[in-house]
Amino acid sequence: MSTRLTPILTKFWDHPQSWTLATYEDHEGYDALKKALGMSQADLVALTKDSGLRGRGGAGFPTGMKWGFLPPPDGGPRYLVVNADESEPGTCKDTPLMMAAPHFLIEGVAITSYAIGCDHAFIYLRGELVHVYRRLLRAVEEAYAAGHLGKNIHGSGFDLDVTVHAGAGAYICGEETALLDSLEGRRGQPRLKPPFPAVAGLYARPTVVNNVESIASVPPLLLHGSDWFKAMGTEKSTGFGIFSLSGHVTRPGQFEAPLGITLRELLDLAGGMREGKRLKFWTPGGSSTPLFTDEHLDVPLDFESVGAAGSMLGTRALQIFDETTCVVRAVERWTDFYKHESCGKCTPCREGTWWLAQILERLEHGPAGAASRADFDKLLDICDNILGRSFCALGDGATSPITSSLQYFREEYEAHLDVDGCPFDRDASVYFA
Ligand code: L3W
Ligand code: SF4
Repeated sequence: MSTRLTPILTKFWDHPQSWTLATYEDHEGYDALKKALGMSQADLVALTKDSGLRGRGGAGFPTGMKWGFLPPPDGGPRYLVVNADESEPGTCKDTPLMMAAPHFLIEGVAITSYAIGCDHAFIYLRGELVHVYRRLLRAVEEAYAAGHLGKNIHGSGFDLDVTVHAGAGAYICGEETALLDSLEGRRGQPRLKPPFPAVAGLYARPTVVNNVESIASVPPLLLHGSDWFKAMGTEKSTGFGIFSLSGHVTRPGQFEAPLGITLRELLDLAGGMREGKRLKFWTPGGSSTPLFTDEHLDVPLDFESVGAAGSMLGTRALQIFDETTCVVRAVERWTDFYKHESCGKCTPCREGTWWLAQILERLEHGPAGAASRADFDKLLDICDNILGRSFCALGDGATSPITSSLQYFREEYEAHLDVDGCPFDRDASVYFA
């Protein structure tokens, strides 16, 4: 078995009371906050920049640089907003982290708020996660009672309030500006950028929006230093991350490992493909990232290498599909998701995802003669009209599974025409040797 795991945020998830303050404090909990309160804000930002920590929510934007974008203090409020709206298909890292060890996040919120000069932070949680909401509320209460939050934290003169807010359950509210609109009480729809939230965010004030895992990584980074952090990962994708493996693997779950680990190594840790079947296709970072196939087993899972191989590291949501899966059906399911979650603000995405879903449905389910070869060009043409022409990344993401599956599995699409429906509903071995 590979020894490449780096249990840091996951190190005591198997403790029977892992989520309590007592357990966290037994594992160096809140030591980093005490250290931070003795440092200058500029040194904290510089350390985060030096570590190379990049956003763990999908885009990989440098975290320290984002903090550094805030304009100089003007006497008015500035905010930290944690994006806990984890909804990208296949992504399951922030939710188990908040359930198993919520104090990593709360300590990270306190340190980051101090570093950026914020006295009111918000955690915006995906609406459906009522159990996580309760757990976070309890953990925040514990942190207030122990003096880690509230007035004059550990005698430093630094005050911080933390509000946990549950949204109403919409994928688009994971887009940072839609999230801010939702937090302000409006319908969640993306705003025009620039201005970026760092300049005009929540209530039009300077705001840092960071993903849960990015903020939770701050306490260990501060405790152990940027050299320790940079010793993991690759030169440009430093540190560790939680990789979530789902689908046709023997032991699905979360695997915390250095960036740059490969799927081959992760599959080894997950017990291999289910029932010894063959890997067919997979997503490196959720369904918004172009599909990979068994040719990509040894691509290092870091931002640069995955990009060079034609996809994106995204949220490290590795959805694994074996040879028994119809790729057209999988793509149809994802496209239906994007159609449903499109916020409707811009035409290419609102109309385009609807048309894509219609075409994929007739390819996969008939009726007989409804689909034709012209549909393949139509799919690509509609994707071309969405990609780069939509208001936010949701539209671009919707095209990824379609264009990449047509690139790698065109003959499987064509087989659907040969039998007027899905070959996998019959004996697929007749069609695919
Ligand atoms: C100030 C500038 N700030 C950029 C900030 C910006 C944001 C961050 C990254 O999309 C991706 C998307 C999904 N001054 C700035 C600046 N910033 N330039 O940097 O910005 P950006 O636009 O590169 O990305 P994004 O809009 O944050 C995220 C992909 O991740 N994804 C993840 C999806 C995850 C969910 C979920 O689970 N809720 O939806 C998967 O692939 O497709 O491409 O903070 O403000 N000059
Ligand atoms: Fe809304 Fe889709 Fe346009 Fe984004 S791309 S603004 S989700 S309609």
